[in-house]
Amino acid sequence: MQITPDKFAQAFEDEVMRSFATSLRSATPDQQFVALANMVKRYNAKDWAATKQAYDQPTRKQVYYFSIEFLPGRFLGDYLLNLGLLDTAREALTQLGLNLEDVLAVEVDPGLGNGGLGRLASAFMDAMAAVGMAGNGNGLRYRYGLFQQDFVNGYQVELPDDWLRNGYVWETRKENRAVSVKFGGWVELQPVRQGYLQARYHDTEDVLAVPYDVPMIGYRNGVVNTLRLWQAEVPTTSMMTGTQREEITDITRGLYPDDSTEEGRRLRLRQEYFLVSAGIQSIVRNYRRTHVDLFDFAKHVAIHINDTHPAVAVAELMRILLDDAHMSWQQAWSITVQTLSYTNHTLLQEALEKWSIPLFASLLPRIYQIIQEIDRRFREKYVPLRGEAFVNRIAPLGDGQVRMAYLAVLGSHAINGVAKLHTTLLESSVLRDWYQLFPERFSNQTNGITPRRWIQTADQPLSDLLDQTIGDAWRTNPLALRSLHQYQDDDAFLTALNQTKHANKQHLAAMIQHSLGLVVDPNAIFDVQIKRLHAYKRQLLNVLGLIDRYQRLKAGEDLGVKRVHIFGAKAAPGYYYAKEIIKLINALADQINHDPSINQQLQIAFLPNYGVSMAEQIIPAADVSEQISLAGMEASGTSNMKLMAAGAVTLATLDGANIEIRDAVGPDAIVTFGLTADEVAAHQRQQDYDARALAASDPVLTRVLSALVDGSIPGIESVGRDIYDSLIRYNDDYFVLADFHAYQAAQKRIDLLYQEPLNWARMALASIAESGRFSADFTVQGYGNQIWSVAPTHPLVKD
Ligand code: 26Q
Repeated sequence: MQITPDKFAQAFEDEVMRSFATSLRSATPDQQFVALANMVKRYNAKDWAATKQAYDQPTRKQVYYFSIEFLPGRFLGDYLLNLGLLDTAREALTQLGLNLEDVLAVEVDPGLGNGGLGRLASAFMDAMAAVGMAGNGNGLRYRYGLFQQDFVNGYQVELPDDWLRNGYVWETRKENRAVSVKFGGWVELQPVRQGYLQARYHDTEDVLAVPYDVPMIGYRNGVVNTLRLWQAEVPTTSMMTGTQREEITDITRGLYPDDSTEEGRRLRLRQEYFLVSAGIQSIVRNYRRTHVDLFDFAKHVAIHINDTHPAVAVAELMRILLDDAHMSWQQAWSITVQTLSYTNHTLLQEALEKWSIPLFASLLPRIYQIIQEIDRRFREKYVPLRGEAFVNRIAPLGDGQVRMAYLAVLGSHAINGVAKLHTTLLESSVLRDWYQLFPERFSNQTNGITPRRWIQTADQPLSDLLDQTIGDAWRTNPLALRSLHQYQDDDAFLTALNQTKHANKQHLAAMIQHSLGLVVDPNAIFDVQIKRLHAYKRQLLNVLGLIDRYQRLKAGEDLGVKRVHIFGAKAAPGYYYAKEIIKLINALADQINHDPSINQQLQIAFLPNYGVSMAEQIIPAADVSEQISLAGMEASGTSNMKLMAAGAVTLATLDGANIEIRDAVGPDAIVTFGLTADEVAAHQRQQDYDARALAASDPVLTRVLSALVDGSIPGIESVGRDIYDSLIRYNDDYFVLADFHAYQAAQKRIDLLYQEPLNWARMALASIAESGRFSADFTVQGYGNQIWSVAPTHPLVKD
């Protein structure tokens, strides 16, 4: 878009008048936001229409990314950036006496996901538009997103996320594209000709699926893809009464938090099938507009399953090919496998989705029949080759359950993990049998992030410094950040880099003061751990380190540096232990922050309601990135990549993508510590870890752990006891005590390194310079190459 700031300012004033019949001077911030959004929509409309038209070309292969979660963050800033209007808009608003950042902050942040998996789905949407892939998102339009978090007396409380309260400016309801999704009832198989049965469905409950489309604007390339979110509604012709109507609208009422126990799971399965059936029906309907039959479907359509949540796609596509398109089983199966692909995001055997057969069969009778037939044919083929025991272990049906991960693997031509270590462990543990069977289907696609949001939009000071130093090529190809290496001994640059970090820290300090009433010193180390609260992510290791540090400071030790430890984390509402950790962090924060003998050297800021928008404020201000999960537990992690790109020094265990970050920056620009995944596995195998003995023989650990139970931290009576017990009585499942000294030694190294500002800046430089390889643009190109067989129209070249 070419438009001068003057013209933009004029157009903005006009738009406010047209939309709200008010002058800019008397418009509310909300109205200012909507007016800007309307301008963006107008500027974008032609490109969106043209992209859709281009995708109607019958040979243009489409990718459909199915995900039960999307976490897009606010759009306006990134849309402006991608249209090439961000600087223009900023200047125009300044001319008008307004601050663009204030207007951007008005936008709601849709919390349609829990964490990494949902954010990854949105990063991929952004990246597919950037590289020019026909990438279409399919998700759910939850009426309520992930709960809003508040702290009351240090405990997490959850408030409903009524994100649609004021309407959502970016969506377009497409009622004419609605489809009908059928649940329940019973199936009649009618013989229509020799050896062929036609399925007829009776007494089904029909749900109307209405799509809402949101544009995904490519980075300065004219491409506009679509994120389609489905809403469940009562069919207009229905005579249903109150509770029946509610059962339907409940399907898209709310997002499931990630630990949900058995209760309420039936609704979860309804959500999963609703997403899949609506999405695939709509794909097929659209396909038929430009193709006479479905025989070449897999050549022109790739459907991706983001974790097992949409895995029922295997049976749904079969259902449509068999029952609607009347294909033979072999034809239908071959097309299904060629079309589908599946990403696994977890190594926890117990986290793989399974459904009880009675529940599944009553809710989805036809789908269950098809899975039975998939299972039968699988057994028929592989029992003779591999034996009964092997096949029983991995068949889609077993132990009275439908095993979604195994169904996904069997029904996909490609299966991938999300970091090198994760993929290796998948192949050798959770999916070992499948890897034996289909080694050629497996690949690694290391996760990525979008540097546009995390650097260009969120980190203005760094972006400006990069432009001045190496030019702006990095904005399109982040591998160009590598040219920063030539400044590693340039004291002027290193000093400037430290200054940008300092400016960002001042900004965050203001936010912390506003949110918590806590005054923090931007000269302190800002140590950041931001991610969902989970035992395996080991926020507790950070906390035990803080208790030790506090006790040393109290004893008069000089630790040489000031530190502020910043936390952001939501715990799933039913995850009791995680909520206890939250209380512990808040209680410790209370004590330390109010201790005048200490709080000049150590402070804790636990910011409530962490999410994408808050991450945009925290990440640019981070000095240290805490990536301290137990090795072998974190599939990849992605906040590690964002913090690296912002020049934070990574403090890490050798887990997930941390290993690839170390390989990228080199061992001198990262601080690693702790047990390796192999060592952890060996302890688990040999059952030789004794946390109680370890603690008893160690005076430091003994002192630190006593603080949990001796009343020295006020307000944690039962919480402190429970956490103590988890470590000592229940033998510390996540090896927190085993890694404690290594962690503290690593933090000590950081203290020393930070006291050499130019050396520190050199590590930050290495992080930024090597962060380009973790751009999601490369990740989706990897999927395009190795999984989807789609080429980008605006490819990004590696070297
Ligand atoms: C399951 C059953 C019932 C209800 C909810 C769920 C559920 C919901 C969300 C299970 C898992 C999730 C989310 C998982 C997730 O975010 N995994 C993360 O994915 C990232 C992207 O690949 C990785 O970087 C992280 O390592 C991984 O933890």
